[in-house]
Amino acid sequence: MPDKSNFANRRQQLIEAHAKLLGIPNERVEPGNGIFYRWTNPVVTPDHAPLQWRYDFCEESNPFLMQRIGVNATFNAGAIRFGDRFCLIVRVEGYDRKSFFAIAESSNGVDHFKFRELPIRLDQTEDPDTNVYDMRLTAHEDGYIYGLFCTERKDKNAGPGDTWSAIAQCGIVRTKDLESWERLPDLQTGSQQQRNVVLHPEFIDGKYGLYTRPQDGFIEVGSGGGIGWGLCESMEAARVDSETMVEDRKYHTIKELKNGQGPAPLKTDHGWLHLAHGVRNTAAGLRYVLYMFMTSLEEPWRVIAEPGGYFMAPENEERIGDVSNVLFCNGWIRHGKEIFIYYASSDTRTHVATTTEDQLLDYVLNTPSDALRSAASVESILNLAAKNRRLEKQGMPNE
Ligand code: M1P
Repeated sequence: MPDKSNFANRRQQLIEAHAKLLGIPNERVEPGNGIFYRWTNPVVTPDHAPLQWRYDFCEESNPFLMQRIGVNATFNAGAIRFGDRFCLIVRVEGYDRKSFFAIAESSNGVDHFKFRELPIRLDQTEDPDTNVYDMRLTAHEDGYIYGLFCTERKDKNAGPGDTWSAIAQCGIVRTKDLESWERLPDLQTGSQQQRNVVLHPEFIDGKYGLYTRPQDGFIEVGSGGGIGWGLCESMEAARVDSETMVEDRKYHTIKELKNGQGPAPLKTDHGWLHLAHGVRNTAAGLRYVLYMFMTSLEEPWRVIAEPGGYFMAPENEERIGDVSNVLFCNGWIRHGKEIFIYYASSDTRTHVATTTEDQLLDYVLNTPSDALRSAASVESILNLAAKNRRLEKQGMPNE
Protein backbone atom coordinates (compact mmCIF):
# COMPACT_ATOMS: atom_id res chain seq x y z
CA MET A 1 0.00 0.00 0.00
CA PRO A 2 1.39 3.45 -0.85
CA ASP A 3 2.48 5.42 2.16
CA LYS A 4 0.18 8.40 2.83
CA SER A 5 2.91 10.53 4.36
CA ASN A 6 4.98 9.92 1.24
CA PHE A 7 2.19 11.38 -0.91
CA ALA A 8 2.08 14.53 1.18
CA ASN A 9 5.89 14.83 1.22
CA ARG A 10 6.20 14.36 -2.51
CA ARG A 11 3.47 16.91 -3.14
CA GLN A 12 5.33 19.40 -0.97
CA GLN A 13 8.64 18.66 -2.69
CA LEU A 14 7.12 19.08 -6.14
CA ILE A 15 5.53 22.40 -5.22
CA GLU A 16 8.74 23.71 -3.67
CA ALA A 17 10.96 22.60 -6.56
CA HIS A 18 8.58 24.24 -9.06
CA ALA A 19 8.44 27.50 -7.10
CA LYS A 20 12.24 27.47 -6.80
CA LEU A 21 12.65 27.05 -10.57
CA LEU A 22 10.29 29.95 -11.32
CA GLY A 23 12.14 32.12 -8.83
CA ILE A 24 15.65 31.67 -10.27
CA PRO A 25 17.03 35.05 -11.37
CA ASN A 26 18.68 35.27 -14.77
CA GLU A 27 22.06 36.80 -15.49
CA ARG A 28 23.41 38.44 -18.60
CA VAL A 29 26.46 36.71 -20.06
CA GLU A 30 29.24 39.30 -20.32
CA PRO A 31 30.96 40.67 -22.34
CA GLY A 32 28.68 39.66 -25.24
CA ASN A 33 29.72 40.19 -28.87
CA GLY A 34 28.60 43.82 -29.15
CA ILE A 35 25.58 42.69 -31.18
CA PHE A 36 23.54 41.01 -28.43
CA TYR A 37 23.84 39.44 -24.99
CA ARG A 38 22.93 35.88 -24.23
CA TRP A 39 21.51 35.10 -20.74
CA THR A 40 22.64 32.27 -18.50
CA ASN A 41 19.37 30.37 -18.09
CA PRO A 42 16.66 29.43 -20.55
CA VAL A 43 13.52 31.45 -19.79
CA VAL A 44 10.98 28.66 -20.33
CA THR A 45 11.70 24.93 -20.01
CA PRO A 46 9.38 21.90 -19.86
CA ASP A 47 9.75 22.00 -16.05
CA HIS A 48 8.11 25.45 -16.06
CA ALA A 49 4.80 23.81 -17.09
CA PRO A 50 2.32 24.08 -14.23
CA LEU A 51 2.14 21.05 -11.96
CA GLN A 52 -1.66 21.20 -12.33
CA TRP A 53 -1.32 20.20 -15.99
CA ARG A 54 0.83 17.22 -15.19
CA TYR A 55 -0.14 15.73 -11.84
CA ASP A 56 -3.40 14.40 -10.49
CA PHE A 57 -3.24 15.62 -6.90
CA CYS A 58 -6.04 13.33 -5.72
CA GLU A 59 -4.51 10.71 -3.47
CA GLU A 60 -7.30 8.24 -4.16
CA SER A 61 -6.95 8.22 -7.93
CA ASN A 62 -3.17 8.80 -7.97
CA PRO A 63 -1.76 7.14 -4.83
CA PHE A 64 1.85 7.23 -6.10
CA LEU A 65 1.53 10.87 -7.15
CA MET A 66 2.65 9.95 -10.63
CA GLN A 67 3.08 12.45 -13.37
CA ARG A 68 0.08 11.61 -15.56
CA ILE A 69 0.71 13.98 -18.47
CA GLY A 70 4.25 14.88 -19.51
CA VAL A 71 5.56 18.04 -21.17
CA ASN A 72 8.42 17.29 -23.51
CA ALA A 73 9.38 20.72 -24.85
CA THR A 74 8.56 24.42 -24.55
CA PHE A 75 9.91 26.24 -27.58
CA ASN A 76 9.32 28.37 -30.72
CA ALA A 77 7.39 31.06 -28.86
CA GLY A 78 5.61 34.02 -30.40
CA ALA A 79 6.06 37.17 -28.31
CA ILE A 80 4.29 40.42 -27.59
CA ARG A 81 4.37 43.18 -25.01
CA PHE A 82 0.88 43.37 -23.56
CA GLY A 83 0.02 45.89 -20.83
CA ASP A 84 3.05 45.82 -18.55
CA ARG A 85 3.93 42.20 -19.34
CA PHE A 86 6.26 40.37 -21.68
CA CYS A 87 4.03 37.60 -23.04
CA LEU A 88 5.22 34.50 -24.83
CA ILE A 89 2.85 32.24 -26.67
CA VAL A 90 4.83 29.10 -26.23
CA ARG A 91 4.70 25.97 -28.33
CA VAL A 92 4.24 23.36 -25.62
CA GLU A 93 4.77 19.81 -26.78
CA GLY A 94 3.54 16.87 -24.73
CA TYR A 95 5.10 13.45 -24.41
CA ASP A 96 2.46 12.44 -26.97
CA ARG A 97 4.14 14.71 -29.59
CA LYS A 98 1.13 17.00 -29.84
CA SER A 99 1.87 20.69 -29.58
CA PHE A 100 -0.44 23.36 -28.28
CA PHE A 101 -0.19 27.00 -27.26
CA ALA A 102 0.08 28.44 -23.77
CA ILE A 103 1.00 31.90 -22.56
CA ALA A 104 3.93 32.40 -20.21
CA GLU A 105 4.52 35.92 -18.91
CA SER A 106 7.08 37.94 -17.01
CA SER A 107 7.35 41.52 -15.82
CA ASN A 108 10.96 42.08 -16.92
CA GLY A 109 11.28 39.80 -19.98
CA VAL A 110 14.36 37.90 -18.79
CA ASP A 111 13.29 35.75 -15.86
CA HIS A 112 10.41 34.57 -13.64
CA PHE A 113 8.31 33.52 -16.63
CA LYS A 114 5.15 31.83 -15.40
CA PHE A 115 2.51 30.03 -17.43
CA ARG A 116 -1.06 31.21 -17.15
CA GLU A 117 -3.30 28.75 -15.39
CA LEU A 118 -4.58 27.00 -18.52
CA PRO A 119 -3.35 26.43 -22.07
CA ILE A 120 -5.28 27.96 -24.98
CA ARG A 121 -8.22 25.97 -26.26
CA LEU A 122 -8.11 26.53 -30.00
CA ASP A 123 -11.38 26.42 -31.97
CA GLN A 124 -11.28 23.94 -34.84
CA THR A 125 -12.13 24.50 -38.49
CA GLU A 126 -14.11 21.93 -40.50
CA ASP A 127 -10.83 20.11 -41.03
CA PRO A 128 -9.49 19.55 -37.49
CA ASP A 129 -5.79 20.12 -36.85
CA THR A 130 -3.65 17.12 -35.95
CA ASN A 131 -0.88 19.33 -34.64
CA VAL A 132 -0.39 23.10 -34.28
CA TYR A 133 2.82 25.01 -33.70
CA ASP A 134 5.07 28.07 -34.08
CA MET A 135 2.68 31.00 -33.70
CA ARG A 136 3.80 34.44 -34.87
CA LEU A 137 1.99 37.33 -33.22
CA THR A 138 1.42 40.56 -35.10
CA ALA A 139 -0.23 43.63 -33.60
CA HIS A 140 -1.77 44.86 -36.85
CA GLU A 141 -2.77 48.43 -37.52
CA ASP A 142 -6.36 47.18 -38.02
CA GLY A 143 -6.53 46.87 -34.19
CA TYR A 144 -6.30 43.08 -33.82
CA ILE A 145 -3.46 40.93 -32.62
CA TYR A 146 -3.18 38.10 -35.14
CA GLY A 147 -1.62 34.73 -34.45
CA LEU A 148 -0.49 32.85 -37.54
CA PHE A 149 0.61 29.29 -36.90
CA CYS A 150 1.30 26.05 -38.63
CA THR A 151 -1.56 23.56 -38.74
CA GLU A 152 -0.57 20.09 -39.72
CA ARG A 153 -2.80 17.26 -40.92
CA LYS A 154 -2.16 13.83 -42.38
CA ASP A 155 -1.70 13.88 -46.14
CA LYS A 156 -4.94 12.39 -47.48
CA ASN A 157 -3.05 11.12 -50.52
CA ALA A 158 -0.50 9.21 -48.46
CA GLY A 159 -0.15 5.66 -49.74
CA PRO A 160 -0.95 2.58 -47.65
CA GLY A 161 1.67 2.15 -44.91
CA ASP A 162 2.75 5.80 -45.15
CA THR A 163 1.96 7.01 -41.63
CA TRP A 164 4.12 10.13 -41.72
CA SER A 165 3.29 12.24 -44.80
CA ALA A 166 1.67 15.46 -43.70
CA ILE A 167 0.35 18.71 -45.12
CA ALA A 168 1.34 21.90 -43.33
CA GLN A 169 -0.76 25.01 -43.81
CA CYS A 170 -1.20 28.36 -42.11
CA GLY A 171 -3.87 28.60 -39.41
CA ILE A 172 -5.08 32.01 -38.22
CA VAL A 173 -6.50 33.32 -34.96
CA ARG A 174 -7.01 36.84 -33.69
CA THR A 175 -7.59 38.47 -30.35
CA LYS A 176 -7.67 41.81 -28.62
CA ASP A 177 -6.99 40.64 -25.10
CA LEU A 178 -4.85 37.47 -25.35
CA GLU A 179 -7.75 35.70 -23.60
CA SER A 180 -10.38 35.00 -26.24
CA TRP A 181 -9.13 33.85 -29.60
CA GLU A 182 -11.25 33.94 -32.73
CA ARG A 183 -10.34 31.21 -35.20
CA LEU A 184 -10.46 32.31 -38.83
CA PRO A 185 -10.33 30.09 -41.91
CA ASP A 186 -6.84 28.84 -42.85
CA LEU A 187 -4.85 30.83 -45.37
CA GLN A 188 -5.34 29.70 -48.96
CA THR A 189 -2.34 29.82 -51.30
CA GLY A 190 -1.32 27.93 -54.40
CA SER A 191 1.37 26.05 -52.50
CA GLN A 192 1.23 22.39 -51.46
CA GLN A 193 2.79 23.25 -48.11
CA GLN A 194 3.06 26.49 -46.12
CA ARG A 195 5.04 27.01 -42.94
CA ASN A 196 6.52 30.09 -41.28
CA VAL A 197 3.80 32.44 -42.53
CA VAL A 198 3.96 35.87 -40.86
CA LEU A 199 1.63 38.86 -41.08
CA HIS A 200 3.20 42.24 -41.84
CA PRO A 201 2.02 44.82 -39.23
CA GLU A 202 0.86 47.51 -41.68
CA PHE A 203 -1.53 47.66 -44.60
CA ILE A 204 0.02 47.82 -48.05
CA ASP A 205 -2.35 49.76 -50.34
CA GLY A 206 -5.22 48.73 -48.08
CA LYS A 207 -4.26 45.03 -48.21
CA TYR A 208 -2.71 42.64 -45.71
CA GLY A 209 0.89 41.65 -46.47
CA LEU A 210 2.09 38.15 -45.68
CA TYR A 211 5.54 36.61 -45.60
CA THR A 212 5.14 33.02 -46.76
CA ARG A 213 7.30 29.96 -47.25
CA PRO A 214 6.00 27.90 -50.11
CA GLN A 215 7.48 24.42 -50.47
CA ASP A 216 6.68 21.23 -52.34
CA GLY A 217 7.07 18.57 -49.64
CA PHE A 218 6.60 18.50 -45.87
CA ILE A 219 10.37 18.40 -45.21
CA GLU A 220 11.84 18.77 -48.70
CA VAL A 221 11.33 22.21 -50.13
CA GLY A 222 11.60 21.18 -53.79
CA SER A 223 11.57 24.31 -55.94
CA GLY A 224 10.29 26.45 -53.03
CA GLY A 225 11.91 27.06 -49.68
CA GLY A 226 12.61 30.77 -49.82
CA ILE A 227 10.75 33.52 -47.98
CA GLY A 228 7.88 34.67 -50.19
CA TRP A 229 5.52 37.64 -50.07
CA GLY A 230 1.90 38.02 -51.04
CA LEU A 231 -1.08 40.29 -50.46
CA CYS A 232 -4.58 39.44 -49.40
CA GLU A 233 -7.77 41.47 -49.20
CA SER A 234 -9.11 40.16 -45.92
CA MET A 235 -7.96 38.07 -42.98
CA GLU A 236 -11.47 36.66 -42.59
CA ALA A 237 -11.08 34.69 -45.81
CA ALA A 238 -7.35 35.03 -46.30
CA ARG A 239 -6.18 34.15 -49.77
CA VAL A 240 -2.87 34.90 -51.46
CA ASP A 241 -3.07 34.41 -55.21
CA SER A 242 0.48 35.19 -56.14
CA GLU A 243 3.71 34.97 -54.19
CA THR A 244 6.92 36.76 -55.09
CA MET A 245 10.31 35.84 -53.64
CA VAL A 246 11.75 38.11 -50.93
CA GLU A 247 14.69 36.04 -49.77
CA ASP A 248 15.90 33.16 -51.85
CA ARG A 249 18.09 30.22 -50.89
CA LYS A 250 21.68 30.30 -52.15
CA TYR A 251 24.42 27.78 -52.80
CA HIS A 252 27.03 27.45 -50.04
CA THR A 253 25.41 29.80 -47.56
CA ILE A 254 23.75 29.33 -44.18
CA LYS A 255 20.37 29.15 -45.99
CA GLU A 256 21.35 26.79 -48.73
CA LEU A 257 18.57 24.29 -48.06
CA LYS A 258 15.75 26.48 -46.79
CA ASN A 259 14.89 29.56 -44.79
CA GLY A 260 11.87 31.07 -43.10
CA GLN A 261 10.75 34.42 -41.72
CA GLY A 262 11.02 34.60 -37.92
CA PRO A 263 8.81 37.08 -36.06
CA ALA A 264 6.99 40.00 -37.69
CA PRO A 265 9.54 42.62 -38.81
CA LEU A 266 10.30 45.72 -36.71
CA LYS A 267 9.91 49.16 -38.28
CA THR A 268 12.89 51.52 -37.99
CA ASP A 269 13.80 54.82 -39.68
CA HIS A 270 16.09 52.90 -42.04
CA GLY A 271 13.82 50.05 -43.04
CA TRP A 272 12.13 46.92 -41.68
CA LEU A 273 14.38 44.73 -39.55
CA HIS A 274 13.88 41.02 -40.13
CA LEU A 275 15.05 38.00 -38.19
CA ALA A 276 14.87 34.66 -39.99
CA HIS A 277 16.22 31.14 -39.85
CA GLY A 278 18.51 29.58 -42.41
CA VAL A 279 19.05 25.86 -42.84
CA ARG A 280 21.81 23.83 -44.40
CA ASN A 281 22.38 20.11 -44.58
CA THR A 282 25.40 18.46 -42.99
CA ALA A 283 26.63 14.91 -42.42
CA ALA A 284 25.19 15.28 -38.89
CA GLY A 285 21.75 16.42 -40.13
CA LEU A 286 20.15 19.81 -40.66
CA ARG A 287 21.69 22.87 -38.99
CA TYR A 288 19.38 25.81 -38.22
CA VAL A 289 20.87 29.25 -37.51
CA LEU A 290 19.35 32.72 -37.22
CA TYR A 291 20.19 35.52 -39.62
CA MET A 292 19.01 39.07 -40.27
CA PHE A 293 18.17 41.30 -43.19
CA MET A 294 16.43 44.60 -43.84
CA THR A 295 13.68 45.47 -46.30
CA SER A 296 12.61 48.83 -47.68
CA LEU A 297 10.11 50.86 -45.67
CA GLU A 298 7.89 51.46 -48.71
CA GLU A 299 8.35 48.01 -50.25
CA PRO A 300 8.76 45.55 -47.36
CA TRP A 301 9.25 42.72 -49.87
CA ARG A 302 12.46 44.32 -51.23
CA VAL A 303 15.71 43.46 -49.40
CA ILE A 304 18.02 46.47 -48.99
CA ALA A 305 20.66 45.08 -46.62
CA GLU A 306 21.80 41.63 -45.58
CA PRO A 307 24.83 40.85 -43.42
CA GLY A 308 26.73 37.74 -44.48
CA GLY A 309 26.53 34.57 -42.40
CA TYR A 310 24.59 33.92 -39.26
CA PHE A 311 23.50 36.31 -36.53
CA MET A 312 23.23 33.56 -33.96
CA ALA A 313 24.02 29.84 -34.01
CA PRO A 314 23.56 27.10 -31.39
CA GLU A 315 26.24 27.13 -28.68
CA ASN A 316 27.10 24.73 -25.83
CA GLU A 317 23.94 23.14 -24.36
CA GLU A 318 21.80 24.92 -26.98
CA ARG A 319 23.22 22.42 -29.45
CA ILE A 320 21.50 19.47 -27.80
CA GLY A 321 17.85 18.58 -27.63
CA ASP A 322 15.05 16.78 -29.40
CA VAL A 323 16.20 18.06 -32.77
CA SER A 324 19.82 18.99 -32.13
CA ASN A 325 21.79 21.83 -33.73
CA VAL A 326 18.74 24.06 -34.17
CA LEU A 327 18.09 27.68 -33.26
CA PHE A 328 14.66 28.95 -34.18
CA CYS A 329 13.01 32.28 -33.41
CA ASN A 330 9.46 33.43 -34.02
CA GLY A 331 9.14 36.06 -31.29
CA TRP A 332 10.82 39.30 -30.32
CA ILE A 333 9.70 42.34 -28.36
CA ARG A 334 10.82 45.95 -28.68
CA HIS A 335 10.43 47.76 -25.40
CA GLY A 336 11.80 51.31 -25.35
CA LYS A 337 15.25 51.10 -26.86
CA GLU A 338 15.72 47.45 -25.96
CA ILE A 339 14.92 44.40 -28.03
CA PHE A 340 14.24 41.04 -26.41
CA ILE A 341 14.81 38.13 -28.76
CA TYR A 342 13.11 34.90 -27.69
CA TYR A 343 14.82 32.02 -29.43
CA ALA A 344 14.49 28.29 -28.95
CA SER A 345 17.30 25.79 -28.96
CA SER A 346 17.15 22.33 -30.46
CA ASP A 347 13.33 22.20 -30.41
CA THR A 348 13.43 21.88 -26.62
CA ARG A 349 13.49 25.13 -24.60
CA THR A 350 13.24 28.92 -24.94
CA HIS A 351 15.98 31.48 -24.24
CA VAL A 352 16.28 35.25 -24.37
CA ALA A 353 18.96 37.42 -25.95
CA THR A 354 18.89 41.18 -25.44
CA THR A 355 20.09 44.01 -27.61
CA THR A 356 19.01 47.45 -28.82
CA GLU A 357 17.61 48.81 -32.06
CA ASP A 358 20.82 50.85 -32.57
CA GLN A 359 22.97 47.74 -32.27
CA LEU A 360 20.82 45.75 -34.69
CA LEU A 361 20.83 48.62 -37.19
CA ASP A 362 24.60 48.89 -36.96
CA TYR A 363 24.89 45.11 -37.36
CA VAL A 364 22.58 44.93 -40.38
CA LEU A 365 23.88 48.02 -42.16
CA ASN A 366 27.62 47.64 -41.52
CA THR A 367 28.40 43.92 -41.49
CA PRO A 368 29.97 42.75 -44.77
CA SER A 369 27.53 40.82 -46.93
CA ASP A 370 28.23 37.27 -48.06
CA ALA A 371 30.38 37.59 -51.18
CA LEU A 372 29.81 33.88 -51.83
CA ARG A 373 33.47 32.86 -52.31
CA SER A 374 36.31 32.03 -49.89
CA ALA A 375 38.66 34.46 -51.62
CA ALA A 376 36.17 37.30 -51.14
CA SER A 377 35.80 36.43 -47.43
CA VAL A 378 39.58 36.64 -47.06
CA GLU A 379 39.53 40.08 -48.74
CA SER A 380 37.06 41.31 -46.07
CA ILE A 381 39.40 40.10 -43.32
CA LEU A 382 42.45 41.66 -45.01
CA ASN A 383 40.65 45.01 -45.29
CA LEU A 384 39.69 44.93 -41.62
CA ALA A 385 43.18 43.88 -40.49
CA ALA A 386 44.75 46.66 -42.61
CA LYS A 387 42.46 49.22 -40.99
CA ASN A 388 43.42 47.94 -37.53
CA ARG A 389 47.13 48.08 -38.43
CA ARG A 390 46.73 51.73 -39.36
CA LEU A 391 45.07 52.37 -35.99
CA GLU A 392 47.87 50.53 -34.21
CA LYS A 393 50.44 52.75 -35.94
CA GLN A 394 48.54 55.72 -34.63
CA GLY A 395 49.01 54.26 -31.17
CA MET A 396 45.56 52.75 -30.52
CA PRO A 397 45.71 49.34 -28.84
CA ASN A 398 43.38 46.80 -30.40
CA GLU A 399 44.39 43.47 -28.92
O1 M1P B 1 13.06 21.12 -36.33
C1 M1P B 1 13.45 22.41 -36.70
C2 M1P B 1 12.23 23.23 -37.16
O2 M1P B 1 11.69 22.59 -38.32
C3 M1P B 1 10.57 23.23 -38.93
O3 M1P B 1 10.95 24.47 -39.45
P1 M1P B 1 11.09 24.69 -41.05
O4 M1P B 1 9.76 24.46 -41.63
O5 M1P B 1 11.57 26.06 -41.29
O6 M1P B 1 12.08 23.67 -41.50
C4 M1P B 1 9.44 23.43 -37.93
O7 M1P B 1 8.88 22.19 -37.61
C5 M1P B 1 9.95 24.09 -36.65
O8 M1P B 1 8.93 24.05 -35.69
C6 M1P B 1 11.17 23.35 -36.09
O9 M1P B 1 11.70 24.07 -35.01
